[in-house]
Amino acid sequence: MAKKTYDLLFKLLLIGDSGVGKTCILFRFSDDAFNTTFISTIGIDFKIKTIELHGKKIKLQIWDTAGQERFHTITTSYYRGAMGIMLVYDITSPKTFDNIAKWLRNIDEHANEDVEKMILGNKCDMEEKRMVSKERGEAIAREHGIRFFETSAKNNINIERSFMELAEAILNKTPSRDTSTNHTNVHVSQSSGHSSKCC
Ligand SMILES: Nc1nc2c(ncn2[C@@H]2O[C@H](COP(=O)(O)OP(=O)(O)OP(=O)(O)O)[C@@H](O)[C@H]2O)c(=O)[nH]1
Ligand SMILES: [Mg+2]
Repeated sequence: MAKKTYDLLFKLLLIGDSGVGKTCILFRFSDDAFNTTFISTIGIDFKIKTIELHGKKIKLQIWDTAGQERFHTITTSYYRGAMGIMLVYDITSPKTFDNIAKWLRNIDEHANEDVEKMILGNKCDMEEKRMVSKERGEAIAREHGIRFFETSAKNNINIERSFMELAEAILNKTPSRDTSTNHTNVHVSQSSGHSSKCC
């Protein structure tokens, strides 16, 4: 059997209205690329990226959900296994920002209580079309005690940084073991979207 090439496995989830740029954010992070064609996600998809944080190899399994309401049942079934959730809105669309409250309620209903959350105001490259101020994004994040970034998948602004910070927040509350041994390895089945909480 192949030797495990990572120390920890973190499961992350991207949620938010259709068209806010969840798939593009993930594509920028995983492949450093961007596509202007909008191909709405059907159901759920995922990508893997391994990062290094504080000397630990962390495999990120990132689930990209469809924002369309008709996929709600399938997408919410993935909340439970997530250790970190990114809530995305589009700074040019007030409706997607208003819906952040709805997405937060979905998390309360379906995710683990200790899930790490982060709010992203995406498409910050479109300053001329901005309809949601950065201050409003910061305010809702502060209100809920959540981290916040404005991002651009197109211009690669704050994409890597937001994933790294979310991973770091999860790592910080992962009970540490003696890193000189190999016991930090985690075994989580990847055939389902549900994680047995690691370590
Ligand atoms: N200008 C700009 N456009 C973006 C950015 N991110 C995404 N887009 C565009 O927004 C559209 C929607 O992006 P997607 O990533 O497919 O949106 P989504 O949130 O995954 O949508 P669903 O899969 O339907 O939930 C596409 O046309 C992208 O090119 C960005 O940072 N800046
Ligand atoms: Mg998508």
